[in-house]
Order: sequence, then structure tokens, then C-alpha cells
Amino acid sequence: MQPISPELREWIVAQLAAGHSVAALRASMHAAGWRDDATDAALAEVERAALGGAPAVAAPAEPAGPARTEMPGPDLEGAPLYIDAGDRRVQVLQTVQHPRVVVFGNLLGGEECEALIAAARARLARSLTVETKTGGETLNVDRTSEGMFFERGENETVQRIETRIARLLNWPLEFGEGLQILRYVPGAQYRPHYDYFDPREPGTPTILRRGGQRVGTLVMYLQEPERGGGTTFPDIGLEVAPVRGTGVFFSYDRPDPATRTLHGGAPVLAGEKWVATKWLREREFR
Ligand code: PD2
Ligand code: ZN
Repeated sequence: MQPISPELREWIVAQLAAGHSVAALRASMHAAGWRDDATDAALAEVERAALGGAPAVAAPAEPAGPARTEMPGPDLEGAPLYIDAGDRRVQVLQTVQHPRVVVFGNLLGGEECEALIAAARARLARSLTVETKTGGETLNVDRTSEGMFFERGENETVQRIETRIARLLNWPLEFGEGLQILRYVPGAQYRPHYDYFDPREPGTPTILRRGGQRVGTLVMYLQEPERGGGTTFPDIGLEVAPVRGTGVFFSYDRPDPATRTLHGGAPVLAGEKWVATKWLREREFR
């Protein structure tokens, strides 16, 4: 079992205090090479300490650094309505310039959505959202979405989708993390957050060793709920409907709120929502 260092403990506490979900933390730790059982043990230890009233310690601020020039994204030169993604003609449904947001239609087939859900279902681990009340000492633990990660290229469906994404977004397949699958039941949500790793957090340098920063996100809808569950971008007043087979891409050229990429998953009101998320790194993710 990997030991939990004081720095990691502080990082987890600070992330939770900032309102990040445990699902997001698990994803970050998984991305940094933590085994899921070790992650769960670390989170449980921090939760125990938090319930005992341990204070959250924020790390000193560090600059986000210059904006990147080379970024993932579809070629929208000439304002195409469709993009040839190799094995599929993907629709361009909606675009935003700043932040760069593109909503795609016909990104996944119904059978592909079903295949991902079927393969993921048995492997879902419960993920928690932890909320701190301002000034309060207790953590309110809400069970919300459940999630798992596929290895890159783990099965034929995953491989085919990853190849398509690499072509669509003009970003090497090897720069992508494994697909994350999340299931939301009624009441579940993903509170607004940034997908990049906060440079001010002590755990970030470790995470960045594996492929650098995240620079783009593609959220793909595998199953639509009956009501609720849109992907929201509070800074720009955008909400993307979670329609099966469609997806929303957005990119961030620096790990900074100035990118206006704050986003969240609105509460599911009825039915079940399933998504697959592909995060893109600066470099090869191993
Ligand atoms: O499921 C969503 O709509 C959602 C919202 C915000 C997913 C993510 N973030 C993510 O996977 O990062
Ligand atoms: Zn996100």
C-alpha cells in the first residue's frame, strides 16, 4: 500500500474544501498512477481526520504559466457542418470561441454506447462527493456518481473510439488518458470544477509527471436521463443537453480560471445518465 504523505493529505483536504468531488480526486490520483484501492484508503484516512476537525491547509500560490500554442481541437476552417473522423462523419452542432467549446453530434453509435456501459457496469466503484459547510467542521458526504476507468485501448470498442477522437481532435492517441465512465442516478451531480490540475496544490507536480497538464476534455453521453443532467458552463451561461451519442469538447491553454472552463454536471432529476470522459494531456500519458 502506498503511504499517505502529509503533502498528499493536505492536497486531498484542500481539494475537498474547494468543493471538488471525490470522483474528481480519484480521477486525479488514478491519473498520477495511484492504485484505486490505495486511493480509497487515502481518502478514507483523510475523511476520518476531517471528521475529527483537521484544518485544510492551502499551498502557496504559483503562477499558471504562459498559454500553450498547440492545442487539441477539431479543424473548423471553412465552418464545416460535418467532420470526417475516419470511420464516422461527426456533426458540428454548436461552437463557442472563448472558451473553445464544440458540441458534436453522431460522435458515438448506439451500440458503442451500450458496449461501454455493459463493460463498465460491473466495475463501477462508488464515488463520493464531499461538501464542506463554510465555517463548519463537519463534512457532508453525498453519494453521487459512480465511476471507473478503462485502460487506453483496453477493448475493441474503446480502441475504435479513441482512434476516432484522436483524428477528430487532431491530438495523438497516446496523449489521452484512459476513458472514464460515470453513472449518475437521480439526485447525482458533478459540482462545477476545472479539469486541469491546480498548480497551487502540493500534489500537482507528481500528477504532472505522467503526461503534463490536461489541456482538453471530451464528455460523451452514453445514456440520457429523462430529466436534468446537462453539462453546464456557468461562466458563459451554456448548458449542453446530455443527448446519447453526442459529446461536448472544451480546451484550456493554461491551468487558470481565465480560461472560463468552469463546468459541472447538473443534477439528474429522473432516469440515469451515463457519460464517458476523455481527458487530453500535453504529452504522452503513460
Ligand atoms: O457528466 C458531466 O456532465 C460532467 C460534467 C463535468 C463530466 C465532467 N465534468 C468530467 O468528467 O470532468
Ligand atoms: Zn469535468
